[in-house]
Amino acid sequence: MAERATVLIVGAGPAGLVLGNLLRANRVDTLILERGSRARVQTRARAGFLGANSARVLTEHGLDAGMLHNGHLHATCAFRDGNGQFELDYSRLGRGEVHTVYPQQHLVTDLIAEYLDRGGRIRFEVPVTHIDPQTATVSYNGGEAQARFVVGCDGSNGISRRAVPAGRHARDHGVAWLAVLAQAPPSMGTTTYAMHDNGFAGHMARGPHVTRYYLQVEPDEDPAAWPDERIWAELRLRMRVDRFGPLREGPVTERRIVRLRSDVVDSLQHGRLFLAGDAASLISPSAAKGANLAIMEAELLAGALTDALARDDERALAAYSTTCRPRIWRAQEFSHWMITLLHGPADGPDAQFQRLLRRARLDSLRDSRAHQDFFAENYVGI
Ligand code: RFL
Repeated sequence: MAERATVLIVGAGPAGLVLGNLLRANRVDTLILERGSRARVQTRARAGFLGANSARVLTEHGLDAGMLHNGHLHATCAFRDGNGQFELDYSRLGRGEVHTVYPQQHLVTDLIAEYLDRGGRIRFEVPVTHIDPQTATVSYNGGEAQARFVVGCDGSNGISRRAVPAGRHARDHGVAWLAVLAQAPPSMGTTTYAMHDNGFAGHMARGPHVTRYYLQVEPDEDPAAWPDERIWAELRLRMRVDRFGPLREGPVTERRIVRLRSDVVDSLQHGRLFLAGDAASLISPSAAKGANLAIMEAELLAGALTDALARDDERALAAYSTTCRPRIWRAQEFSHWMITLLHGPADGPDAQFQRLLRRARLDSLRDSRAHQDFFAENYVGI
């Protein structure tokens, strides 16, 4: 006997959990199937910067208690290179929007608790192995579940996107970051992007005692080749501590290679299967957009599914893919803009030319209010 639900959600990341919570608020019967254990998903450190729209969604739908209590507002970023440093206060630029820094694993923990409170059903350690988009049936561990609609929120390597035959647009940007989490307070009051001949280095707050750093490395680099001392030495060099002040160092608790890649599925619907979050579009973390897109799509889809189920009105559902696509591509475009601002070839015939172009773009960002407004609007919004 197949287990039944009105909406089946595959994956308990930000996309699946925001969707589940919003549907439960509208009294839709939902079942989330998650491959990992509850402990694993609640400790999976990834994003930290929530844009203004994500904070609005969480607030409007009563999901913001943890974020309000433990998150903090963040409105400045700095760019530094051999010529100096400048800082942008984006609360005074563009639409005046700011980020909320709240680590993704804390948000996921809050969302699971709230979803269960709202009477939602969730099953952990249940990897979905097959989805039939026509009958809205999913298979797992020899069992089956069936629903009116299935939503694939299982990330870019999940099974859902493989059940959608639409075209895909994929790009490997040829750049990789060593993503580091350090048990140490932030070294600066700003998010800092440092350009150096050795490659890019980034600094992003995650909380009073945890900081994320990025170091551009070769795509095939082994994280084990980066013991703590090597990471801090390279960060000191690329962040130019001799000029701008020391880093607040501490033990490195996570190091992993993140390849900067994009992979967008052309259609977010096939039959009764819908895609949201990284399952719909993978975006490089260069502009901190992935979790924000996931939350935006979850809100749109929750409204569209509720219209279809409660009012028999499928117009928003039919338009879901075309509504999301331009926003996904705007985010991809800005993320690509950031990648080309922060990285260039280390050598080769074009390296010096590209370095000078990046220098000119940085000068413009430092001096032009119009350029700063463009940056701020795209950096915090979608
Ligand atoms: P997730 O979070 O990957 O969740 C997918 C869930 O699906 C489960 N799953 C399955 N479950 C059942 N059956 C299967 N067959 C399954 N296959 C997979 C997985 O176990 C998992 O629990 O996807 P979602 O919900 O779409 O959320 C996307 C975000 O996680 C992602 O876009 C962001 O983390 C990207 N990102 C950032 N985004 C931001 O908006 N702001 C940031 O500051 C930011 N920083 C980052 C980031 C991503 C990073 N990495 C690691 C790529 C920093 C980093 C380093």
